[in-house]
Amino acid sequence: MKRLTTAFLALALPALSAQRPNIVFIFTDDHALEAISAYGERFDEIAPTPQIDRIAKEGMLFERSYCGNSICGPSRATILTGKHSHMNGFMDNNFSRFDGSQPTFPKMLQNAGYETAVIGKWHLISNPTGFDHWEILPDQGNYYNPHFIQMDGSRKRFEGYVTDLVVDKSLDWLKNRKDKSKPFVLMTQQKAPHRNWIPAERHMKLFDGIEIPEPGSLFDDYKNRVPAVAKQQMTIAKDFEWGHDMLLHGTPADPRFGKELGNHEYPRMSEAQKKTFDEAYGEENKALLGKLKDGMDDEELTRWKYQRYTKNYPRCIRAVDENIGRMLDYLDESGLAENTIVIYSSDQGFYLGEHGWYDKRWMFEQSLSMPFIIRWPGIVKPGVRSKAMIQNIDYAPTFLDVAGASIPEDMQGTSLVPVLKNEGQAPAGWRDAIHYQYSGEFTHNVAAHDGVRNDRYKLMRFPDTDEWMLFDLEKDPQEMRNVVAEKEYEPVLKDMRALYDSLRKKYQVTTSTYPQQRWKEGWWKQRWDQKNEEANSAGAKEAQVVFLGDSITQAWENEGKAAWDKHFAPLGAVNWGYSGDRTEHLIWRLQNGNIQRLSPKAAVLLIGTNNTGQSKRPAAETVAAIRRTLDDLSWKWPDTRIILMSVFPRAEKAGNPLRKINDEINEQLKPLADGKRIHLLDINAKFMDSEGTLNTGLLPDQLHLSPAAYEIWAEALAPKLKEVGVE
Ligand code: SGN
Ligand code: CA
Repeated sequence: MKRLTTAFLALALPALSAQRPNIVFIFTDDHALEAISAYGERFDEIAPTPQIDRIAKEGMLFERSYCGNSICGPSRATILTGKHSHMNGFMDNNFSRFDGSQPTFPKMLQNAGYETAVIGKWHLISNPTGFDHWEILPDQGNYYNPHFIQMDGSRKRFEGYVTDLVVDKSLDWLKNRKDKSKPFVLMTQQKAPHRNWIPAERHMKLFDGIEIPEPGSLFDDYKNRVPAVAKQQMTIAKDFEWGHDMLLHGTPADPRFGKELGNHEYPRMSEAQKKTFDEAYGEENKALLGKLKDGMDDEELTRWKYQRYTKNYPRCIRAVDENIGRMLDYLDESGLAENTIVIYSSDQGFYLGEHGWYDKRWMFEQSLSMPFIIRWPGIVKPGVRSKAMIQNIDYAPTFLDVAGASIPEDMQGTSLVPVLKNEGQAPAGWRDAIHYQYSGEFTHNVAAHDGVRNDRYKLMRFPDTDEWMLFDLEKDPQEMRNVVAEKEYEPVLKDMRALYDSLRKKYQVTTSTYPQQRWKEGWWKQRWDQKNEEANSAGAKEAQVVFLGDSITQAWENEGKAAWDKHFAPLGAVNWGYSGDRTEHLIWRLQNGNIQRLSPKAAVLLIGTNNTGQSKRPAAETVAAIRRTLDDLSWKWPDTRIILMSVFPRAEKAGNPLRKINDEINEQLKPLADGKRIHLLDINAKFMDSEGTLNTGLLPDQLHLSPAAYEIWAEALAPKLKEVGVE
């Protein structure tokens, strides 16, 4: 039977692969729905996007498409992994570094016989993995004469405008593919229309003399919402920079300018490009300076800024749109179009003056929404607008599904194929709500928040202040009024709170699994920096054992020092214990510390007692977080053996409630050990008598170990370490 199946597959596969569709994923940065004519209204007549609309006319547009974390890197990491930020580890643009050793859809498509390429903005810090070909912009990339990082790590500068170059390179790749018998996935990823919105020379004067309509909330007073809404730093009125955003280049100073007349694109331009730029903006700038001298009031100035911004933004989009036209034309001419899925999407939405803002991050509609338009000849009926609620966790499973590859169970999204095949109708049981979580970066000072949105309501929570906001999107589509405390919304609030809990459960978000750093505590940050430095040093590779944990691990440096020096120092062992850490802190450290620079033979993991002691969290939650840590370690240190320590007993007597939680944790840890990669070590009996009463000679404060106890632990570890190959 088995042989038969293999023979059948061998026959069937070539035919199957010939039919499998190619995927061209056209992706931009910060493209608001409002500025796509297939979606929005304000720019429809002034600045339409005919080529994006062409994909919509020939395919399906999703009206309810959302991200899970409205910021660049996180959205991209989610797309690659099919998992929310807290699961793929890329939480924010401030600290995160994408762990490219984890499973991603490009890797899986490669395994399924696809050729894979990514060209353009990447912004995940580490280099791409899972791509046969890549050529990426460093970090945010530049608009003018940009550098691209090559696969050999070198940086090359190219003359021209970034949006054109990304598509030049994409077309080159398509034309010169090595193995044209293979299906392919091409991710062509634009920088535009990301800040600071510098148009191509040919578009600099588009929309001159036209007034872009203002949104109703341009002068939002931020009342009736939590104070965090007013505290952000992303308003057109106050946070726009004179040189960087307003392009007041080389103009005489005004007291209001401060020191900020810089624009990092200008110095990159050729003389000819500079000339076009100066000609395009010079007159308007001069007029503004005149007005400022005459005493322009703040409101008028904000309106001026708004106009400059909302013209440069669609100017940048014009180049995107033209280049999409080039891509679609090439697909037509080459005959590829017929068997190629084309998708248009952007990493998140954006504010075009709504609430007085530019930028994103918030769970409010404009930045929560992502464009998602897909053309799939023969499968997707043209011109359909789907109301199915989708999220960026769905892209990876969709790509795997169309390629006939299996979808790993731990991917959190759902394949859209059933919706695509069913004229946009969601099948029974489809999601009716989405989960969101923004970690709170420094940039633009938007407070951390998470929440849920269903068809009508949105609930947001601000963990730092323990505040909530509830919006009735039907009555208040602009989200101007938080109704969380209003009597008539009590039943709605109750339902939304239940929804919030259930989605957190579904996506495995608990306080214990949601990565957290403790930088506010100076010593923690210092230890972190120091440990990172050590990990990056030349000798780091020598470390055979790494200890991961909290204060009990950290204290190998104090109470445990004698035992450490005797047993572990000769192994070049590393102590990554941080006093007071709970599972969420260890998870953050593992995701953000570049731990791949070490490759120990073994790691000793002891974590969890602070989850119990500090907030009495249920054992199952702590164990789920430990399981999560073990998964993480399996990508980062695939060959490292883990010695998983049972959590040490706490409190004097066996009946103590905290002791009991730790006992439960230990019970639930047992099945995680497979005796191969993960070895469980339980030495708790050595610290207690037969009744379970603690030996306070060994655990003086009923939690931490004495020097003698460290010696006991070290002696118990020695044979285990030997067993896994550490000598
Ligand atoms: C830069 C921008 C910010 C923007 C972030 C994140 N400043 O820091 O305005 O919020 O990128 O954008 S700028 O000085 O470079 O213009 S993201 O799309 O990459 O997440
Ligand atoms: Ca972005």
